[in-house]
Amino acid sequence: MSKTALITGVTGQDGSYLAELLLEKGYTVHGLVRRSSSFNTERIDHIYQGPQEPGRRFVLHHADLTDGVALVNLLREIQPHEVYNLGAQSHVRVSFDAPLYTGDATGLGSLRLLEAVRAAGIETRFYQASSSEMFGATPPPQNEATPFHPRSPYGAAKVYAYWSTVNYREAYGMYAVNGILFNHESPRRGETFVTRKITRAVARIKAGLQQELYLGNLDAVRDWGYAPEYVDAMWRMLQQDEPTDYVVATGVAATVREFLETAFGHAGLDWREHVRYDAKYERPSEVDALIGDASKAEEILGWKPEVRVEELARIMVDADVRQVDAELAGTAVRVDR
Ligand code: NDP
Ligand code: GDR
Repeated sequence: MSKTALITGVTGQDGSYLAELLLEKGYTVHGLVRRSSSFNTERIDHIYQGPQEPGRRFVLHHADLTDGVALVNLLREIQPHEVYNLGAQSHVRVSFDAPLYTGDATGLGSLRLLEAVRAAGIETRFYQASSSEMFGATPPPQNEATPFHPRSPYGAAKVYAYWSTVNYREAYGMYAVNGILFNHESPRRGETFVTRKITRAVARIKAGLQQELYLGNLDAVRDWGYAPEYVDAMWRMLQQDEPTDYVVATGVAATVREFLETAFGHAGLDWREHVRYDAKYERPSEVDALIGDASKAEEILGWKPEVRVEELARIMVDADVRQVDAELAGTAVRVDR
């Protein structure tokens, strides 16, 4: 019998890659989409299947992580074998502007979904999208035993969701795991995260559409990996005999400045001629350095990253150059694949 999965956050970067991966593996995939006044399904339009399509295996439902009753009803209806909770207000800077909403959607939202599994009375495996932001001020390298010290409302909400997931595993024997993923990027990354903001600007500067790029702290150190590889690690976590938590990272560090160097350099540009500082992009409290140690994931899941930060920057610049070229040519297609 083929498996059924529910993905919250299916319209996001990771949700779109995970939906593709599960469909390739023969799953029926249900995605939770929140109501929006404009289209918010751009990343999954290419795999959309209408209600009339025979044998349809990709089904979207309107709901929201802030609506617990809707979550219970959805789980009761779908009876998924696996639940991937990727939905969140995921922007760290924005979480300082909207701390309560972030706590509600990103923190309590996970607890609502866990409790909805219980209330629906179903047996399922649960994946929680935990984050390296939980380590915050604790210096690298970080692994599963590293203490948390979040530095933002987002980080604090993710710590709450992390411990709720552990608690449901311990209290109710649920197969519930945390994937503690370090930053991962792709051509589908949201345009306001720093890597994509940079690669999109590179493409636009190269095409003569803009001259300057305003950024905040260039000294931050991150461990940037490639999103399609990271969703594979999520799936592997739910296929084990025993549920446990895993760090997923490349172990390779780079500063925002180094990412700029590679991305602009790949397009034959000098970032110093274009990048300007704006304090607006600084955070009230910053996470200085995140570098992960993913040896547990390698040992138990057999998971190993292939793409490192420099190749990642090149992949993203090339995709954004194609995207801008298509926009200029008036071709209304996404060219991120
Ligand atoms: P995105 O921001 O690209 O996607 C977030 C998704 O959550 C979108 O589908 C969004 O919907 C949805 N969402 C937001 N609020 C709600 C809500 N109230 N109810 C239901 N859905 C909601 O994030 P990523 O794909 O990059 O990340 C996926 C998950 O992994 C997130 O939980 C993130 O915090 C976490 N994470 C990400 C890392 C990364 O580097 N990318 C690293 C570690 C953890 P809409 O499209 O309508 O906005
Ligand atoms: P992060 O990613 O906060 O690590 O969270 P982001 O790309 O937003 O910032 C990375 C670093 O770059 C610095 N920075 C800027 N950031 C943004 N967004 N815009 C700027 O103009 C800018 N200038 C400098 C930031 O200060 C920061 O140090 C991401 C999200 O995907 C989270 O959901 C996820 O949990 C973590 O990664 C792991």
